[in-house]
Amino acid sequence: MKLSPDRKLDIGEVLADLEHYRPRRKGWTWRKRVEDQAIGPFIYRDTAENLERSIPLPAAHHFGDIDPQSDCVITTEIASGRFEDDLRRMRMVAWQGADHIMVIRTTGQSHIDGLIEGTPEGVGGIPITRKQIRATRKALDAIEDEVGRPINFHSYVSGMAGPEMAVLFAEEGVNGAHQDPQYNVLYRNINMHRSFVDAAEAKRILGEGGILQLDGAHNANATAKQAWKVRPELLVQHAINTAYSLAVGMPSGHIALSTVPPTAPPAPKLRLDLPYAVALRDLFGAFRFRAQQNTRYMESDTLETSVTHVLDTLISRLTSADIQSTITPDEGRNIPWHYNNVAGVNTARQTLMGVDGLMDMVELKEDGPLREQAREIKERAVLFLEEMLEQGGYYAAVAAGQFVDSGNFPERAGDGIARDPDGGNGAGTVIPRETGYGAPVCSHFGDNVYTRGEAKPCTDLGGCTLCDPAKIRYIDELDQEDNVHRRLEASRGGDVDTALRPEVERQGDGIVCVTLFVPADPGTAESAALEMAYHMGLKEPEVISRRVMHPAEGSVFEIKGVLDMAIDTSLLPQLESERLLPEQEIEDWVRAHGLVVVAATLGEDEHSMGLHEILDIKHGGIEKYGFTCHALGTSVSPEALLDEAERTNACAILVSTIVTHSDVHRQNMRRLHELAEARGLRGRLLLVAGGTQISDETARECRMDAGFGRGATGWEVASFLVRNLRGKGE
Ligand code: Z98
Repeated sequence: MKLSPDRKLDIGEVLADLEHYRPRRKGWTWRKRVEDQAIGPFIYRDTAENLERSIPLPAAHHFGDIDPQSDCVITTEIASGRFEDDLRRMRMVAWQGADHIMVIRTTGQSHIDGLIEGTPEGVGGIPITRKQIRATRKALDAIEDEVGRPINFHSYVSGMAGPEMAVLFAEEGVNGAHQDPQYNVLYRNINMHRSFVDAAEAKRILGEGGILQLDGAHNANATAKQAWKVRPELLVQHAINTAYSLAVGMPSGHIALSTVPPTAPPAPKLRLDLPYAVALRDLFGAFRFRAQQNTRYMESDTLETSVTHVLDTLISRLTSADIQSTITPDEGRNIPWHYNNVAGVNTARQTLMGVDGLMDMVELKEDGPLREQAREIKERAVLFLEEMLEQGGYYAAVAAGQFVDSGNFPERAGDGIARDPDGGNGAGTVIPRETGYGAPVCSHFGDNVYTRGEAKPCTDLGGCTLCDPAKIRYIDELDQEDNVHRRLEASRGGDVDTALRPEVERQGDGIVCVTLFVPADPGTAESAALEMAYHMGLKEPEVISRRVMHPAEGSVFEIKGVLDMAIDTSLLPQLESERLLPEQEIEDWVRAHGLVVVAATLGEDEHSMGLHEILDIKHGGIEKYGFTCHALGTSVSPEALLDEAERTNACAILVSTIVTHSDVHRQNMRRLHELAEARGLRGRLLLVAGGTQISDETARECRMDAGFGRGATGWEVASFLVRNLRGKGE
C-alpha cells in the first residue's frame, strides 16, 4: 500500500486482504541521533535524522522551511472509538513529528476478560482487537514510508487477558506497551496473585519481542489527592516494576519508566518537580524514561495546559528523557480532537527545538536545594520499602492501604487504595503448574518440558504463532452489525464523497468550536453565550471552557456544537489564489537588479499609515527585500510622482489612496496612467494602488496594474512586483 500526499487515506485499501498482512518490522525503534547536524542556517546539537515529508512549525518559513527533529521520541494518544477515523489522525500527527502513537481504551481493556475480535466501536476509546491492530499497523507502515521515519505503535497489556494481549502484540508488530501488575491491583481491582503471575508471562513475551515496556507509576500521581506528596511512593512503584521485569528476564533496554512532573503552576513547579526527576535518574539510570505531560492539574484552558506542557518538556530536557509524551492540551475538557493532538505534539516539538543544546550551556547544581531535596525523596522511598518489607511485603502493604496515600511518607493521610490479597477479579484463579507441564510455544515463562537446550520449545510442533504467522487464527468480524464495513457503508450511503462537513474526531461529525467573549457576570454571560451559539445555528451547544476576565466585566467561553450542514464540493467556486514567491527568491532578484520604487499618497490625500506599512522594513515592508524606496510624502500629484520615477529610473510607482468622495480616487488613478502613457513610461513602469477601499478589480478598472486592499502585506506587493517585472524581461 502506497500513500500519495495529495490523496486521502483509503480505508478500503487498508482493510483489503488484511488476513494476509504481516508487520514488516517488530520491536521498538529509537530515533537516530545525528551529531552537530547542519539544518538550514543552524547547527543543531540534539537532533535526529530529518523527515522526508512533514509540516514544519509555523515560524519555519522564516528559516527556509526547516523542520529539525529532536532526538527524543514524541508520543501522542489517539483513540476516538473508531479506529478507521484514528488512522487519518495518525497520518496527520506523523506529518507533525510524532513517532510513538498510543491507542488507549477508556472502556478499559482491564474490564474485558479475554480477547475480542473484529472492529467493534468503542465508547470513549477503542477496544483492542487483532483486526484493529493489524489494520493500524498496516496503515502506519504506509505512513512511515510517506514521512520517512519508523513509527512506534503502542497499547496496553493490562487486565485479566494481559498475557493474551502480550502475545497478540508480539504477533502483530505492536512496538510498545504499558505493563505493570501494580496498575491492575490498584486501579482495576484485579487479584494481586493473578496480576503478578500474569505479569511474569506478559513481560517475558514483551521482552523477547523487543517491545518497549512502560510502567504505571504515573497513575498514582494522576490519582492522589495531592500529587506532589506521592513522589517517594512513585519511586517505590518504579522499583517494584523494574525489579520484577528484570527478574523475569526483560532486558533493561526495553524497560522505560513512565514519569510525570507531579505539579503545575501556580504550584512552584520546577522547585518540586525537578528534584523528583533528578532522584529518579539517580536511582534508575540504567533504564529509559518516558516523560508524560502532567494531566493531574490540567484545566480546560488550552493555553494554560500548553504552558505547563512546555515546563514539563523543559524538565525532560534538563534530565534527559528519551520519550516525550503529549496528551491533547485539552484533556481537561475531554475533547481530544484531531487538531488538539497535533497541538500537543507541536508543543513538544517546538519546545524541544527551542531548547536544543541546553545541556551544553547549563548544568544542574551539584549542591544546594536540588540535591538536598532529591536525596530526601530517595530517603523517604527507601524507608517506604523498608517498612513494607518489615510489615510483610507488597501484598500486605496494599492490603493496609499504603499506596496512593497522599501523605508525604512517612506521613500517612489514610486515603490510600486498599485491596484484599484474596479478593478482586480473578481471585483464586492461579493454579500451580504440575510437574511435566509443557506448552510448545516460545517466550513462555517458567518451567516447560518443551524448553530443552538451544532448541526452540515450538520445534516439535513445527513453530508457534510467534515463529510461524501462518498459524495465527484471523477472525475478520464477530459482530455482523457493529463492524467497520457497516460503518463505512453507512457513511458511503450518505454523501461523504461529495459533501464536506467540518470534523474534529469522526468522519463528518460536523462539530465546530467557537470562542465568545460576553460582557456580563459569569452566570449571565454563560447562559447568553449558549443562547448566542443557538443563534449561530449550532446544535447541541456545550461550554467546554470558561474563563472569568472580571466578575462584572465579562467572561470568555469556548463552545462546541454541531454545524448541521454540508458543502457540495462540486458547486464550490475555484479560488484563484496566486502563490507568493518565496521571500529569498524575491530578495535575490531585487538586489541583483537594484530596483527603485517611488511612492506617495495620491492627490489630496493625507492618509499615509498604510503606505508606510507596505514600504517600511520595520513593518515587514518591501524595503526588506532590497527595494530602494523614494517616499514623496502625502498629497502628491501624479505629475510629481512621474517626475521622480523618471529621475530615479524607478520600476514602479506605488500610490495610496483612501479618500473616495466623488470618486476622486478613481480619477487620480486614471490620470496617473494616462500621464505615464503620454510620457512613454507605461511600458516599463508598473503602477500599483493601495488603500482600504481599493480592490484589485477597482484598481485595474482604473488602469492600474494591481490593487491591494485592507490587510495587504509588503510580501504580497513585492511578490507581485517581481513576478511582473520578470515577465517584462527586466
Ligand atoms: C499514559 N495517559 O500512560 P485499561 N496499564 C497501565 C496504564 O498506565 C494504563 C493502562 C494499563 C496515560 C494512559 N494509563 C493511562 C500501566 C493507562 C490502561 O484498563 O485498559 O484502561 O488500562 O500515557
